[in-house]
Amino acid sequence: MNSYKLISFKTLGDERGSLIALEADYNAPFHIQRVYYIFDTKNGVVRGSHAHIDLKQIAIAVKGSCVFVLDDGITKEEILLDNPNKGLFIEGLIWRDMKNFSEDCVLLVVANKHYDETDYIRDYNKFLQKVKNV
Ligand code: T46
Repeated sequence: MNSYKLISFKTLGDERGSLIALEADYNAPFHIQRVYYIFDTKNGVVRGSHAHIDLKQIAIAVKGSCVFVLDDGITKEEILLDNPNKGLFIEGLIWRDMKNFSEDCVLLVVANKHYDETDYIRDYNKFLQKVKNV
């Protein structure tokens, strides 16, 4: 399935501060196999510019903010991630660009598969062809 949606995570905590837990197959709707984080993104940089053939991920701006531009081959939507309780779940063939990183942005991503460069489509025309053929 090619889709995306925002997930609201419950913030736990007390007078000491806040905590959010991601649990596989519970508030994260897949079995987590990989975690990575993107930080120190330089001003004006656009990252991403690819789609995945078969990958489920949740991206969370655990600090700062950034904008995802999501494209299913027909429509484009911009989604602002600016709160650690907001997760962007992306599944399947969705072209993504990430832009407008705040200087302090730390973007945490959990994925259901190990890193595999053969799962990336980095050519936009190939992405469009693949979307049409699904
Ligand atoms: C995605 C968006 C949201 C690895 O070796 N292992 C990894 O798990 C990852 C994610 C990347 N890399 C290597 C591959 C490149 O040499 O790290 C380098 C930077 O990766 P990339 O240019 O793909 O980074 P972004 O920020 O453009 O995209 C990343 C993810 O790759 C991608 O899956 O959906 O964040």
